[in-house]
Amino acid sequence: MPHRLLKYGFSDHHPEPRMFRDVKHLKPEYDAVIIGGGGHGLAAAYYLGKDHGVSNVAVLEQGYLGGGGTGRNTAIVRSNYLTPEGARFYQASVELFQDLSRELDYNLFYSERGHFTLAHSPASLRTQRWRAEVNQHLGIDSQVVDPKFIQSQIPQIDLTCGGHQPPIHGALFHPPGAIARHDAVAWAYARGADRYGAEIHQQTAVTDIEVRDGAVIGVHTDRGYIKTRKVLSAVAGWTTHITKMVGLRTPLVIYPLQAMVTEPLKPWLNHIVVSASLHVYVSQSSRGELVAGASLDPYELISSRSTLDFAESMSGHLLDLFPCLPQVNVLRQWAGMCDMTPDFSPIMGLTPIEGFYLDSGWGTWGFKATPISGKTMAFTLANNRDHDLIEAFNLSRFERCQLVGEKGAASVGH
Ligand code: PYC
Repeated sequence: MPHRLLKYGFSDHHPEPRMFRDVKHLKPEYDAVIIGGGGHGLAAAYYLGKDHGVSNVAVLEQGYLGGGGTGRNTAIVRSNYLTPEGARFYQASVELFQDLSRELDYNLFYSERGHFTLAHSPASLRTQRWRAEVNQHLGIDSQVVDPKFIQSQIPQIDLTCGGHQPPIHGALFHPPGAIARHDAVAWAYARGADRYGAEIHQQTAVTDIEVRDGAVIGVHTDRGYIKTRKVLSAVAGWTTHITKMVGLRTPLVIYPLQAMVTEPLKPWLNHIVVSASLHVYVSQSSRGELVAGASLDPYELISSRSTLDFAESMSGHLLDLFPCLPQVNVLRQWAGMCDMTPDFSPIMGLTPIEGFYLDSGWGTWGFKATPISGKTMAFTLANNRDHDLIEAFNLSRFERCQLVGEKGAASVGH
């Protein structure tokens, strides 16, 4: 074990500055409590301080920072969505991501790769054309390309899929599509939030939320009671657990989404390649590992366990696209829990309970929304009014029957 780790691992006296203060005690009262120390919750704490001067904020995390959805995704960033509401929202996120390493003064390994969504049928190609139209209308760089172009950019791809699957007819190509280092996003927002005064409390579970006369008045935790008038739930995968505490009904259901990485390889795959028909998406990380995932598990479950089923079907489909990979070893697998909504758009903003705000329903695309969800939720808490970019995602849309159908933009088969 390295000497410095032994010497300083268990000590409060560390020679390097810590990423954020180790605050020992909860205060009796905060202006806002954020449940969930993932990217979204930490980003909201950061923008509350930076944009709105709200610094008396506690972020409560039941485990460790970024240990939920933030650390369990495939770190893809893109804005080539199908609905104008979704495309606008994710485009704002991409724009924040593009400057985020500089803004947070931390290397997020943000790497623009270009994103291909492969179409294996005329119907799928039609959806990609539709997406390209919406994207171009909103100034998002996205176009439909033919198989020759795909082959020229990704020489290793087998356009015939070995004859095991329908061949590739074309793709939606989105040059700004990128990957980033997900842990670093959580850490950098944590450090930024801390610098604006927010307290970060790990190993602190919320056990109940106190509501009186329809308004939040406090939060019970396993470390004591806190008074507060504003609570933001940013706990992908655990949202239904929290909403039960305030008696709020939502249409959320929880499904696991699995992914895996291979051993590191020399760089050969520049792009992000997605095939929703084959249930596979893959990119190569800056460490050389292939990071790949597939569709949601086919049943509701609150668990982050991995399965052999997934590894087998995922590897089979990866080999259909890239027959050059049969000798490559899988290093590890994991799963994240996804809050799924009926229309595949998030549930964000004010709720019928005064002072209780939701940042949820991220389905399979929460990571890429991290900066913009933080920014818009901070606005919403500070002003007690939904930010324009998230108005369409309010929970009330299900009562109003104004769904924002985003399923066609999923990288992930469902
Ligand atoms: O939305 O790009 C995406 C994505 C890839 C894997 C899961 N979600």
